[in-house]
Amino acid sequence: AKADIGLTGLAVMGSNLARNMARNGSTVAVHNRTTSKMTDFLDQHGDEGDFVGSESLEDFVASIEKPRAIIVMVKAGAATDAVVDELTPLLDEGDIVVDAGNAHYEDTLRRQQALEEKGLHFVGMGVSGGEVGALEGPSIMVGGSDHAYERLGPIVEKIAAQVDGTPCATHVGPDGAGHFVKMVHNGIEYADMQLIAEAYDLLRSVLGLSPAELAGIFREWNEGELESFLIEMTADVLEHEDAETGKPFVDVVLDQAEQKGTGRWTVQTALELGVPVTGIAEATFARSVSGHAEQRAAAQGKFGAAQTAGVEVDKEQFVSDVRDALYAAKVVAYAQGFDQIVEGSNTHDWDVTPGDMATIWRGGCIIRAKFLDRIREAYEAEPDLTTLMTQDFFADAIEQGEPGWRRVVVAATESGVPVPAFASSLSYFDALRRDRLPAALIQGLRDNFGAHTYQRADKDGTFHTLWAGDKSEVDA
Ligand code: NBP
Repeated sequence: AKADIGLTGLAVMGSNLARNMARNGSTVAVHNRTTSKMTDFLDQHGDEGDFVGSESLEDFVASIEKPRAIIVMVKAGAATDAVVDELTPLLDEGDIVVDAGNAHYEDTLRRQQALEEKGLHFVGMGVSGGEVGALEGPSIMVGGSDHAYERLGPIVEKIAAQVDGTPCATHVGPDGAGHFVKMVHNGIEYADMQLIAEAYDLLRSVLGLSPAELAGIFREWNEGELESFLIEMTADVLEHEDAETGKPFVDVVLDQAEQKGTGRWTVQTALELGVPVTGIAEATFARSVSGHAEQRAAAQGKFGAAQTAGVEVDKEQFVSDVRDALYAAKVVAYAQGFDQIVEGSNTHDWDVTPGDMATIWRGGCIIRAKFLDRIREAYEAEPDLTTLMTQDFFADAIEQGEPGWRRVVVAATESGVPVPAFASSLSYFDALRRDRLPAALIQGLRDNFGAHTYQRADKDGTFHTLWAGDKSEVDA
């Protein structure tokens, strides 16, 4: 009998995905460029399900049921192109190549077009949840044709995480849609982590609490509306002690956050689409700031830490304020991320259903949280929602959190604790609700130096003022 599906690229992610599919009843053809990895895989995991191992790509392709579905799980970039180029001459019309790596969605658009011209289907499949997720149930975002999803859907829906009986996998839309929403998911993850980090820094700096005491606070928060995988993990990390020194783990780790690039892609794409994702952008820049060791050393040498009188706060009130700020700012960051998904979908005609993303992110992925159920409900009630922030549930959360959120940003400023994400999300909220913005002045300046013209609030038309002349207004 032929294999139900093939997978090439048996590093950690590919191996775990192949095992997950086999454990869920699929016969999986497996292949790896370096053959010993394939034979090692079969030695270690061959008894977990039905596998068909092949040394050559030709035998691998021949071992899969038509129309073939072949998952490519190799290093993103040139390696993916190399594997796709080697595979395509071996395939038949209607076969499906699935890139499950972390590809940029524009690469996926390009690859999809190239394969479509050959009568083949290309799927960009975002897989979230890391190594453990790949084995035990990830969140899976599939971008590709209906034909491809009919073939692939039943398999990926089985291996995905399940929440309330619903699989955390869906057909997001055509071509690049899956990798696009996976990218935004990662961007939201950046924002979420930055907000948590700011909350930690504030509580520790202003209240002088120890990491172990802070772990307790995060555990408590995890019992309420902030309940999420990241908050739970925060408590674990804060509680952890370094075996070598006995110090809190967070105090021995170098304070320079690294990045693999998906946050940067999200921000770059948002700039191109014109979507203000201030939370994700601040989070990405904050990692960048942390890595600028020379500038940090120069500023520390010149100014030292901020000299502040310190702020007087009531401990219980402050903890509650920081919790409110975290929740409100998180609503803003998610609202912005969902705006980006809607805008990307409109631009590329993907017809993405935003509520479906909230549904499949409830399990398997890094940002899984109770909160996502509320987002799912919000889009269910109002599919064309303009912004999550004004939907009843989230509007209440923001209104209730607002006083604490403002106090926290004030306290942070007074005590010299950087809170780029807390502060910028508050500014974003204030900007949206303001009846007049100083953008009017910007328009005046642009018209003055560059005759860029402007529109008026009180009548239709496009105008220009003769700034260097008699300052009369003319139709432009
Ligand atoms: P790697 O990204 O380390 O890739 C290793 C695999 O790529 C090996 O199977 C290797 O074959 C193969 N490969 C390379 Br490199 N160049 C090749 C080429 N020219 N032709 C054929 N095969 C080639 O593996 P990973 O960490 O398992 O990640 C796989 C994908 O999943 C990546 O795109 C990653 O971004 C994505 N991802 C990773 C995570 C995670 O948590 N790690 C999460 C979500 C997504 P070899 O054995 O012959 O060298």
